Amino acid sequence: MNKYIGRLHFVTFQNTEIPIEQQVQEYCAGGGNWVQLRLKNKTEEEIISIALKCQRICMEHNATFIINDYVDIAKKIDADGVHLGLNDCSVSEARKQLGEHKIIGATANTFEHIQQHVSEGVDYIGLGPFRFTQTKENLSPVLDFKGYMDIVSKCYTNKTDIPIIAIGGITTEDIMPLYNTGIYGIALSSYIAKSKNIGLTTIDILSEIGKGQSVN
Ligand code: TZP
Ligand code: MG
Repeated sequence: MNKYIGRLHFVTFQNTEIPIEQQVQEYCAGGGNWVQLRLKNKTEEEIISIALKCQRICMEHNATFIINDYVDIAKKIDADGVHLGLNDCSVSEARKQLGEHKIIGATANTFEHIQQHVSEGVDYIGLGPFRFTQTKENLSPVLDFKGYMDIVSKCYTNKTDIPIIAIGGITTEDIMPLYNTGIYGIALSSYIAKSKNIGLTTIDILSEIGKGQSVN
């Protein structure tokens, strides 16, 4: 099944005054079309309430709406899919619950993680962290450009054909060099959410990604 995977994933950010719904609204207004709702330390009720608001905004903008961590909530509100971290349930388990049509993304830090996820039918990989970031606790080892070059080239050599989304401390200047490693897209959280103007920042990043795609 051919599912559309976005090139710029916005991962919602909690450590800011700007409400999550507003972040999503401004990102979508700037042309962004892929939102991953990432909420830590909230009750199921709170997550569902925020998720429904973000889902409506995404629908209005034709943006894909993915829930981080919670397969059951993704299923309950009929989100477009789920993103699984290294400590969440397996891709196979999520696939059983969500079915073939939903999008399942999963985090990887090594080529072996990617192979495992691909064998279970993942739709895209979030590969990182690219750099140290305060956005996530318990970070896996930082990959830097060298890590991306090694892992992406192993994917090519082994004919492991899966969209790879780079994540972790990424800023606009990183986009072209990251594309040169062969990645498919990027995921950003704090750089977008903490920028002065989320909409304009999104426009800038999308333009940079347009240049990056021409090399990949
Ligand atoms: N997984 C690896 S790094 C990261 C996640 C969720 C955080 C990305 O956020 P930022 O602010 O773009 O570094
Ligand atoms: Mg997780």
